[in-house]
Amino acid sequence: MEQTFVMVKPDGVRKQLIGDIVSRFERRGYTLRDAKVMTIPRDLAEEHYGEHRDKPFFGDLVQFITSGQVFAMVWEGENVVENARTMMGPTNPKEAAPGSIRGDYATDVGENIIHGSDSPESAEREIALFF
Ligand code: DAT
Ligand code: MG
Repeated sequence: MEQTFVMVKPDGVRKQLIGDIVSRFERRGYTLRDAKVMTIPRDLAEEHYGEHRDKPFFGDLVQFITSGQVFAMVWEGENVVENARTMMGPTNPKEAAPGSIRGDYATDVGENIIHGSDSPESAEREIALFF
């Protein structure tokens, strides 16, 4: 069965959104296989976001994702990688529809509440990194 890596980012934890986000995935019928609260060390943040290493926002991204506790999860179910991305909404919350997680709670592309793997290959890589 397909699995994906989902993480409530420090802004989502600060806004007390862990329960809401877990509930959305449960109501959708997905199964939580693993989860933990953690503070991401700098080297893990740089590895996780390695594809963005050369982007101008990389420094701010690593600073932000290590700025507080996150809630890391493994969710399982049919087509969960793609459906989780749909539930999250687009990267830039300004483009995210109401009803999506980013559309409901985020305003800033740099602080957009939630991470979800963008492909089954990314999911496998990220689950191995975090769990
Ligand atoms: P996603 O998180 O939707 O997979 P991504 O992988 O392209 O998006 O980027 C990773 C994170 O980097 C994203 O959640 C927020 C940040 N980011 C992306 N594009 C950005 C930009 N143009 N300015 C600032 N931060 C950005
Ligand atoms: Mg991404």
